[in-house]
Amino acid sequence: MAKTLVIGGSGFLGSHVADILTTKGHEVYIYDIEKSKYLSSSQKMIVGDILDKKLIDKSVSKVDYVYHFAAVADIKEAKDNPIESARFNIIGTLNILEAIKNINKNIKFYQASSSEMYGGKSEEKLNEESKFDPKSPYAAAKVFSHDLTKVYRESYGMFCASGILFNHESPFRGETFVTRKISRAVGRIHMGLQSKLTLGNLDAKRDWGFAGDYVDGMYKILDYSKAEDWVIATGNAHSVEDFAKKAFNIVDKNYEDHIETSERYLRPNEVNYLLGDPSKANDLLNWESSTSFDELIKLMVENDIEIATKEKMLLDNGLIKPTWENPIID
Ligand code: F7E
Repeated sequence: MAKTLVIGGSGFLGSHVADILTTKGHEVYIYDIEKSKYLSSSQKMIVGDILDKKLIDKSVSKVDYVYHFAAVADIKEAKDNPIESARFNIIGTLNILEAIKNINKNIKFYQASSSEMYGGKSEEKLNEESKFDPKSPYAAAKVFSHDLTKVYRESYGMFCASGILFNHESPFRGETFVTRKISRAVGRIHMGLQSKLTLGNLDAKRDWGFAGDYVDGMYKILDYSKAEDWVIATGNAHSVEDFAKKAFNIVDKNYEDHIETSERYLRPNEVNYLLGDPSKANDLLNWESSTSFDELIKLMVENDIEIATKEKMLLDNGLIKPTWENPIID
């Protein structure tokens, strides 16, 4: 039975990957600073810091595959705490690669690279050869880890592959990310729990796909005969405004009646446009994103209507207090 270590496996993407690997019959070890909320009975949990070299060595020595997701993934949080974030987003990767090099060079390593590395200045379709131009400490750290993955691959003949994931969303997405922030608000507005939603730059465009589809791509990346870099994307870009408009349409509301903008959510060095070209993964991995933009929005909004329905019931019975930043009575 293949043994796999998912570092950062309690987080959004890591827990999705741990799940699919478990269903594919892998023995899964989740390594994270906190216990996974989604831990299944067959998965093993290792609670530890990514900089705990001894524990990383011990954990790596048990497995055949390592997926590395440990990172401060919220771009604002990484900007506000750049040094703390660098511990995870830079040194963490080095720690894992060193462990693999010293313990067992046959272990296959997956690096979670990000479309943020491109910087998004132009409207070109971005592929594995496109130039990086990071715009935030998060993106700069991702470039470092991406390059390091290549360095270990080329210097030591190790199987070190990177998946350059464009924005990947699902009902499990954290509520500070724009898609989930919108779908949560739509659910709550639909249930009469709030009336307004405050966003930042409505013109920013992203290539948004369903995280469930991307997990399959990541699996295929380590299953491929060679370690390489791979763009995982849908090949379509939409604006934040498009997302909001469609999300509000699902509950028969006009987004313009509910959305306000505030400088508070604007980014100093905004990444305006990111569009991926997944041709290489389509052709060689036989992977493609199968959930459309409309289907993605629908599944997120439906999930959040369900959550808001429960919240309303609890609120009506005085069992919870309003906690959302946009209060129930605006
Ligand atoms: O922002 C704009 C914001 O925070 C998307 C992470 O997983 O994907 C994610 O990074 C866009 C930006 O994701 C609000 O300015 C407008 O242009 O949902 P986001 P992200 O920054 O693209 C990449 C691939 C990663 O690797 C990251 O780890 O939406 N935007 N108004 C807003 N964004 C937020 N968060 N909140 C707003 O109110």
